[in-house]
Amino acid sequence: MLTPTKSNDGNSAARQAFYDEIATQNLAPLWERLKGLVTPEPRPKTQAFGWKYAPLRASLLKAGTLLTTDEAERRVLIIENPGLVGQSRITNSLFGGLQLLMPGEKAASHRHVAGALRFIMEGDCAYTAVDGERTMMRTGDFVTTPSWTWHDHGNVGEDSVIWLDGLDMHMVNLFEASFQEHYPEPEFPLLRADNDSESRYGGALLPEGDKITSPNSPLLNYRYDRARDALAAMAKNAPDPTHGFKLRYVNPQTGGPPMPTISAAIQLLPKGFATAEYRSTDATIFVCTEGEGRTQIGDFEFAWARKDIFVAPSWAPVRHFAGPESVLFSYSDRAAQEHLGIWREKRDRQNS
Ligand code: GTQ
Repeated sequence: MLTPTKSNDGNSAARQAFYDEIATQNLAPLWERLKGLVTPEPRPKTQAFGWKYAPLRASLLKAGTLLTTDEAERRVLIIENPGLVGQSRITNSLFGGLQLLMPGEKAASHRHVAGALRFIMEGDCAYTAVDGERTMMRTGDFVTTPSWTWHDHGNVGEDSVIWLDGLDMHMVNLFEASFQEHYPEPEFPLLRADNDSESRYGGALLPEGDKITSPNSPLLNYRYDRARDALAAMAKNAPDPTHGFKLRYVNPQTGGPPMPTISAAIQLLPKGFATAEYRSTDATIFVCTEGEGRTQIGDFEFAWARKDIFVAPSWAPVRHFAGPESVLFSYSDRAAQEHLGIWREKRDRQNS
């Protein structure tokens, strides 16, 4: 009978020879790899990090002097996580980039399986058109570009417009399911009045006979003013110890996330407020829209002010400390994780 040899008995050379031998059959020993594959807790490659807006903006405007949107197709500086250098990722699953559209520029129509969100950083004079509907985007608006929808952008004003792009292409690429194509014309034809979806879905109303035809929100533009007014009214109540006052953007048809892969939220932190420690498995990208403060993410601390961007990795303990009353927009892959049934969160025990 063959008896397996125990470790440290001098047989490691025989095992290595065996591994080399089975590698030629495209086989590998799970027992050498199991601990790294199935970890007791998340081991993110994503690092906690933050980007001040002013230097980001300066570099983006410099890119504007070096190439046109036509040359670039999309003039975007990728915001790259220092733990994922060269991979075009702001977190392991999500893309983040700052896009610049200069006065008079248009970004031609295309579509792709990857879904996108836009969060407008500055400039109120650009539109985005999605499957034949245009919306003018204003600072702080959260705009969806769902999977496989035709989209083009245009700047019709005098100021440069900058927005944050958040895309799920790394999830699409994990599944090796990416397609993309250009529309034969620069612009997809307009099929509806401007802001049509906002009139139908923007006010806690649904059109009679409405049918759910897509897993994506039918609402194209979630206005900052509307969210901000809601936060201001909520802030007359007592804050949640973990989140301050936090609202999630939802698909008005389902109450679920606006896109199947990406969740987004906005939160108000009262003056001087410190949030209780919070962890969740969705690495999260934050953008400060008002106020200033700092955030502790594990051992990392980032002092933020308006338009600064920062990232909290999966399962890192997060605490926000507001100076004046402050507002944070955030997006993450929570929607995808919830659909897969794997999302977890953990509040500080005193607040659970
Ligand atoms: O607007 O379609 O930042 O396809 C990166 C890839 C934006 C877009 C990005 C894209 C887009």
